[in-house]
Amino acid sequence: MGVVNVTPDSFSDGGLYLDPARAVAHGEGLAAAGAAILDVGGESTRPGAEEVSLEEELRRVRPVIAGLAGGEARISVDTSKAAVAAAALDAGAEIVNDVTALRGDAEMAALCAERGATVVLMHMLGNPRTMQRDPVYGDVVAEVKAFLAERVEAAVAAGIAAERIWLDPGIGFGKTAEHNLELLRRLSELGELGRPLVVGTSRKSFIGRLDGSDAGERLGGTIASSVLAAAAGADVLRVHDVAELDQALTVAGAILG
Ligand code: PMM
Repeated sequence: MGVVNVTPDSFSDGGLYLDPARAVAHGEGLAAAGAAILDVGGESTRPGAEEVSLEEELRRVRPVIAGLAGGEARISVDTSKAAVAAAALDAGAEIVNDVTALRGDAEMAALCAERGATVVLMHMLGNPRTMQRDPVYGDVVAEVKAFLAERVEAAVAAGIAAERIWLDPGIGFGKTAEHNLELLRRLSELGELGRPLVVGTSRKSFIGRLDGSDAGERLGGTIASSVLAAAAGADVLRVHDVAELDQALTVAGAILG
């Protein structure tokens, strides 16, 4: 899953693809580099980020999804607003990537059920404005797993087919670096939920916590964590650097057989 952020303030690529034509060209490049899915987002979820209005989010993502739809890659929309998801599905998206796991907008679950969308349910402690203020868990893996199990139940109760639900531990969303490492170390426990797993480590700050690198200098850490996540059962890797990860996965897969 290649990241297409149409935002001024995302932590590693904010402002690069605000122009729709540039965002579409970027997405096409990621698809050509091997992305099977393009995740288009118009609201940054970085720690402390401000909320974006519905009108602005629609203005950012709709033309980009329309421009990318019908290409090689499937389109997902990274949003927690039902109206944005609806417009994205109308424009050709098939997957709704909701970092609030259907808790952010009361209309979202029904919309996804009605439209037959595939849904990514992600774990987050708190919200983007508060999530990095001293997150505390007893057993982070057990708590994330219980949360995801509960959100699957809620989604199914709302009419979303279980086979259309993907799960994501939410690396960096209300977690310390050690919490993120523990989740990656024990990822196979989340696989016991029986749904495809999405993992997004790309350029995230836990990598910088280990070696002092800035967001633009975290390709090695992104590849190491993504390849190990794949080996532990992750089905979808959400990354900015698709070509490099694709090569890493090809080599790792050839060695592992
Ligand atoms: N991370 C970000 C945004 N959306 N969605 C899912 N499902 N999983 C993630 O880990 C995730 C996400 C933040 O990264 P960005 O600002 O580089 O897009």
